[in-house]
Amino acid sequence: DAGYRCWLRYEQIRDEKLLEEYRTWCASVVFRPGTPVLCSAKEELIGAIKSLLAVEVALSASPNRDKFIMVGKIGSHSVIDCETGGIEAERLGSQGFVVKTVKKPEYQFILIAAGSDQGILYGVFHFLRLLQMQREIGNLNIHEAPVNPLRMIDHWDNLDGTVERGYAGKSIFYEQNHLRDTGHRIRDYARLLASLGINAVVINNVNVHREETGLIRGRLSMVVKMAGIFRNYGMKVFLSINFAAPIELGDFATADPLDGEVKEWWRKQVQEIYRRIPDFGGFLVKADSEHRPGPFTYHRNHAEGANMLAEVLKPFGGLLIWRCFVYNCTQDWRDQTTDRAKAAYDNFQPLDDLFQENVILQIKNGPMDFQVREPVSPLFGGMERTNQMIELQITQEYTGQQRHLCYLVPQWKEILDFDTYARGEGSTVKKIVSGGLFQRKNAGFAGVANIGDDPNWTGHDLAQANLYGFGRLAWNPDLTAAELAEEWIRMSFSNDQTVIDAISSMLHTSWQIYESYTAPLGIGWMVNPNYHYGPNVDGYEYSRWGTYHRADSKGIGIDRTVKSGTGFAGQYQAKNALMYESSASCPEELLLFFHHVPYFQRLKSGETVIQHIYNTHFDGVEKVTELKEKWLQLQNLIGDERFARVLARLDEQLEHAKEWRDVINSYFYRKTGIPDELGRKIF
Ligand code: BDP
Repeated sequence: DAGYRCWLRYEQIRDEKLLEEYRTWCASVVFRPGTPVLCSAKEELIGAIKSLLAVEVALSASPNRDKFIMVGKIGSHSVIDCETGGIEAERLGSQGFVVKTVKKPEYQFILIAAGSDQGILYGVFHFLRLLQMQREIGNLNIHEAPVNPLRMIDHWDNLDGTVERGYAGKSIFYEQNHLRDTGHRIRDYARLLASLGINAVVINNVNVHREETGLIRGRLSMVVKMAGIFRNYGMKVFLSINFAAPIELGDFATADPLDGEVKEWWRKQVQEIYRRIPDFGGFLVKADSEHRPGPFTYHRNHAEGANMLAEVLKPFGGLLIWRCFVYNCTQDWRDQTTDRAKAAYDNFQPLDDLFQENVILQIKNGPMDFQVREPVSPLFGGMERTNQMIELQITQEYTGQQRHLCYLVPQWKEILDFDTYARGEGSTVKKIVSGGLFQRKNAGFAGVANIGDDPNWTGHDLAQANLYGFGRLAWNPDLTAAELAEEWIRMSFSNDQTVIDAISSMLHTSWQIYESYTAPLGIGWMVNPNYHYGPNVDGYEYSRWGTYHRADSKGIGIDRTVKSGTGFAGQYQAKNALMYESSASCPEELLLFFHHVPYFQRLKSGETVIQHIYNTHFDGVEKVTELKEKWLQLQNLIGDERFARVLARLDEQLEHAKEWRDVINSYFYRKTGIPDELGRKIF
């Protein structure tokens, strides 16, 4: 079993009673699909029922049995309309759905209805989820609508077929500057995403090189093809663009956003894109960051840069997504006053209110860069008059590169539940990025993809849970990490409780385990430069990336307080600023992010900082051993191939966790000369 089907396995149900019960409902389907999206929904539904229930499905345009499934749009059939009266339709919005069991004296049916094709597709996938999880379907009454308007996956795929920060093989889209001949795989990918409710895909890397610049002109037919595949599953395609494309494509010597001719140039490209892809989503831009061009070259600010493009996209209904990952990547490590953590806020907060309505700022969850632990970016809650969306990294760049198990949903939940206090208590990040708190209609989630052309998509089979969890959270951020793990395990592995319990517990502990044997107390960055894998305490300490730990023989951590440090803590709303300002109230897991402290400082547990470092690193390795033991219990409960693949990854994780432990502990032992209180061997 290659793991290719992920959570859409549709394996035949073995429980005879349940099988019989499901068959009575599902063997007859009333559905008249008239559009490509509805055809996708129909194919999925019929294919899944056949496979799950080993039954032939009678498809018809009107009821002809006493039990059946009925799928259709509100307004398309009197039976449907009678069950989805006025208010219900309104509550569903443009992408929600109803799944309910209707019982009449003459017949009974399960209704899957929505106001749009997309809603129906999501409703079908929801219903299939219930079957896969072996839920009772005799009394359904489900109404769902997505919380976030934009639910987007960002691909960092390059046209040569490489994937920046990809840990699961090559791009499934491109090879040697052409589209790969794997349309079926892109289609299966679209199915996976649609099953989660994803509605937008950025198909190329934010770092737009020469070849990718041509996607807006010259290579547009590639985009047209991709848009066609994703469209059938309710998704819009977006492109990452090069801000200096007018120069890069050889037409101008400038890309100044206030130059009328430059704007006119963009208008022409955009017009042509929409002529060929009328439902094109828009552009994503990384500007003035890590050597990418941007408006700064022309002494223009980011609002001027973004608005020019937004105005050009506006007549077509396009969105302009502008990233806030902007900082000086050539700063001097000796300078203790500049602070990379402050850069996004410093660059963007003063521009609040200046962006066009179709601009969305895409903000990484933390102020640095997808570390295993960071505080939430103070831009959330710091800009009330600007559209915002959160950028999360599904690909495990700094969290074990899909060689280590690291279920990221618990991390994302903490971020989403963080209270910014922007409008008093309860002003959580999730309410900001849904658009709810500041009443903004353009908002949402973006996640950097973790898939590639490995047969199982994600390299580590259990890393599929991160893609699943991201998509479902983008739909509804109130779902819990435990619920999502259970859904995913039931569909991907088994409904057997032993399997659910074992894998759930592995997933739930994995983030903290990874954190414990890597960088301590929120400090981050102790990785091999460039690769971002494996321990290297000083790897980033004396380079120019703004990524320092400031460890010396007496203490460690960055003073980011207002009183004596860089002042970063002051970028938060008062209540949080105060919390971070003092080392007594700063959450311990972020202590070294905000404070430079002596190794002998005591933590709440009573242990000193140095002892905490030793303890967590020894403990982390023990916990990886336990992960492996848990997995070994599943030997005969899941297929051999997947069992062996995951086991091999866990073996590798154990080896590398030991390396982390030894490198980090010996670094601090030598730097400080302070021995481990428990006398364990440190190299
Ligand atoms: C960093 C990655 C780099 C990306 C950059 C970004 O190391 O490859 O280009 O983020 O988000 O995490 O632009």
